[in-house]
Amino acid sequence: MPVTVTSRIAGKPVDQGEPAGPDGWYRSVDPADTGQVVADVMLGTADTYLAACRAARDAQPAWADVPAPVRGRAVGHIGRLVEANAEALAALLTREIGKPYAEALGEVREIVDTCDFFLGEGRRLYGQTVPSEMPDKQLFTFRNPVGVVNVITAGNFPAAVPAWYVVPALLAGNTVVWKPAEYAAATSLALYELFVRAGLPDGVLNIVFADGGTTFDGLSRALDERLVDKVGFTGSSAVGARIGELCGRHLQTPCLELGGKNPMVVTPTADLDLAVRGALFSGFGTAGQRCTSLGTVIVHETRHAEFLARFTEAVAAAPVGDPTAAVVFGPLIDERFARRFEDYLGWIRPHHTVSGSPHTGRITTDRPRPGFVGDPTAGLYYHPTIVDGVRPDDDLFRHETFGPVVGVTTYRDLDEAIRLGNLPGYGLSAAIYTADAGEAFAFRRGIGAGMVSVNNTTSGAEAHLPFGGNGLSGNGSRQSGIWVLDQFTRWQSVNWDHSGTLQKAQMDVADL
Ligand code: UN1
Repeated sequence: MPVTVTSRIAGKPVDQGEPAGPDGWYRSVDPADTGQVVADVMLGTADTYLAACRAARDAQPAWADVPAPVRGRAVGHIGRLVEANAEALAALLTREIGKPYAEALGEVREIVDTCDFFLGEGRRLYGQTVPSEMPDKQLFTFRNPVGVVNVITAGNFPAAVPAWYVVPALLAGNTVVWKPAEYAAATSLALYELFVRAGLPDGVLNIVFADGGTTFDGLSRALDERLVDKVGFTGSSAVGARIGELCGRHLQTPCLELGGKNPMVVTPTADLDLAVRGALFSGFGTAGQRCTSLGTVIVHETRHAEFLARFTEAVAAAPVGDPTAAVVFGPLIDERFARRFEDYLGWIRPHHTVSGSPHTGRITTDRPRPGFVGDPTAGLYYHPTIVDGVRPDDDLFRHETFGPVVGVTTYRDLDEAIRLGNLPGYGLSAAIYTADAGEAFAFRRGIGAGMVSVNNTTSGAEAHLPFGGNGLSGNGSRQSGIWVLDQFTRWQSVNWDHSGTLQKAQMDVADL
């Protein structure tokens, strides 16, 4: 039975009497069987967006007055509710975006981890005491909430990634307007309801479903009216750049978590078994639809043939299909992703050697919509594809594909590997497989990625380490752990003079 999904403002559903815009409805379908409707989503207008921002603005002062440890307790409560409903939420997530159930459960677990972390942070929202250069003067710092936070998230991590923003934003005393991806609408609304059931006052968390154009319009007007103080966005680099421009006009710095073309370097001393397993998981897990998914394997020329043979074998043996079963990956998220990915497959060139399953050794340019299970035209399934021989000027080398394709190229010395890894201009996640500690550290220093793995995969970051990228992957903002609090609070410094005289900084005390 499809559910009907509508926006929620100040705790109330936005009903159909509201203006719903020209493209009033979006149909979220099961990508494993596109004939199955998961949700009918009523899309809001820019006015809906604005109304949500106003509700958040109105609710913010009272929420900021709630003592931080009490806000922490609310966050802890959210974690317990999500944990108690983990299976149901994961099953819905699997049905709506085709993420294999085990991964979906892991994603829900990540919300619980985030809540566990920030529960304690409510008692640790520390400021500092700072020594003054003058007598009888005290200096302090306080963290203040920024105010109203707009969270705009993608559909590949429709539960964990929104929680990375919403949980610390709420903990820090902000109120939130969340605009999830419409193709993950049912999952997003289910998560929203768990958040609210934990006892958040009306208006503290609002959810708006809207298409991209409406979101820009709504956000732009909300910024004009000073109803938004911080934007957190996870999605493509192109959209991130537009959001950055919009926020920049209002002198705001958004928190941007964008794409990646994440390299994995396989060195002469690499454990190849481990490297192959790592490449399989990060290249094809989630059908390659993580911002941290592996883009290109950069393998030392002496190990290239062996690596490629083993990688191809592992990929051919990997179970792909029905996401409710134990598979490495299922369908792509949504029609839009599938169409785009098909376009990107057009980047395969005659100088490439294609392998994987099941079209080893040939380039299929006229492929039909390939299905692995059921009716091939019904599910958004794609073959895992390895493209050997990618070159620095290939599109496939330079651009994110957000699908199950991994490039392979070779290098001669570490400097070249680092140069190749940095070349696409992204800087999210990078991995090196090596038994040489010096080499691992040299890689860490040279690679421009915000996150580096040694003998582990590019994807699968833990919930309490700083997460984020540089270059095309973001503007240097970091999420997760205590570091994200710098996104959702502003430092206020206080000086308190109890000397009874006018003491002036930078001037000799004797001048007074
Ligand atoms: C994303 O793809 O947007 O590190 C986030 C990882 C996950 C998060 C990915 N924990 O792959």
